[in-house]
Amino acid sequence: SADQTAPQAGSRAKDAARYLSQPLVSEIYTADPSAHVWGDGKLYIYPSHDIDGDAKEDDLGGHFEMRDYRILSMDSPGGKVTVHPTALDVKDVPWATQQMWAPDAAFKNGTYYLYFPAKDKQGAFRIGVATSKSPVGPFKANPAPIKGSFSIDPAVFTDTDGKSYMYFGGIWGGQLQRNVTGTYDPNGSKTDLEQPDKPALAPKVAALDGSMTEFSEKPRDVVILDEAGKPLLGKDHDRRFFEAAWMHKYNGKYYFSYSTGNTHYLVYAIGDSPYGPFTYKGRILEPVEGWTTHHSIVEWQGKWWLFYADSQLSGQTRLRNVKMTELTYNPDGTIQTINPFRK
Ligand code: FUB
Repeated sequence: SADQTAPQAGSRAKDAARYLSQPLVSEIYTADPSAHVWGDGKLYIYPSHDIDGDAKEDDLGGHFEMRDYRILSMDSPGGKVTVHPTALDVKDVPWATQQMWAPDAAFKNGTYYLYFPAKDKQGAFRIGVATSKSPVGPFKANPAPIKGSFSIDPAVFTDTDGKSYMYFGGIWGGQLQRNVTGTYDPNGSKTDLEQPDKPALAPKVAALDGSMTEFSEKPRDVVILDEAGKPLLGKDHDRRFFEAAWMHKYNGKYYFSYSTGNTHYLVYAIGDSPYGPFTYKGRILEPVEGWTTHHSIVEWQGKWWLFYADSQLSGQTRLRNVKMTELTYNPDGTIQTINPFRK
């Protein structure tokens, strides 16, 4: 069916105490939570809206068949979570055909911007933008994707000087490896560069122009270094970038965080500029139930929060539920690793 109520009362509910935190909503399945506080004091979450489609599970994420976005909001941590009506549907995006994957949002000059990856008519992921005067939509999509965009998982960060940057990319089903020449290659590698001893494929960053709807520069590589100052290698699956970029600033430093995908960690690296380079520092979250997780980090009401997702309600990777838990920094600025299960 196109939508399903998560089986809260089903047999899985009895295991709830095993998990560090509980699903924020159970009316719909949600994943990839990008959380923001815009100024009215509330917290808004821009998640993927998972549906139970027909596709078999595969390594390229064909089973993530999402077709629309619904936004969540909360007045206080632990308080009621409101599930807002459809904010954008793939049928209203002229260039997109399927797979509305992990979105993000930004706010500038009275307008809210929803950024989202979807496949175009050639089957290539592109990143689109839609606008609204309300943080929860409905959003109106621009007729074409952002010029020069490719791959998945946009994350838009606005620095303290007001300049906004989009981080994006994902390997395997996210197609970063099929865009290395600047043109999408449908016959390219299914996974990565297939060069384990070479630097891993880098996520991308590009500044946004004043319209917030186009890049103002060609996307650059986000370089992630090891403790010796060398780029992480393709074979370093515990640490190299896979997907789910996020940027936040803490005590004047830039924290670039991401998922390692097939090893299932959320990890982070720290730098002195929004462009990097970033030095790998460690894990934020140990593996959750389900193949994917994807996160955001935001300060709200004097605390720092990690938003992530797992498959607690369904037991199925394609039907996820978003969660939040407090994030703690050590005095040296490193982040304490979170275990998503109780001991
Ligand atoms: O939700 C679909 C895809 O799975 C996202 O774009 C990835 O980050 C992973 O969570």
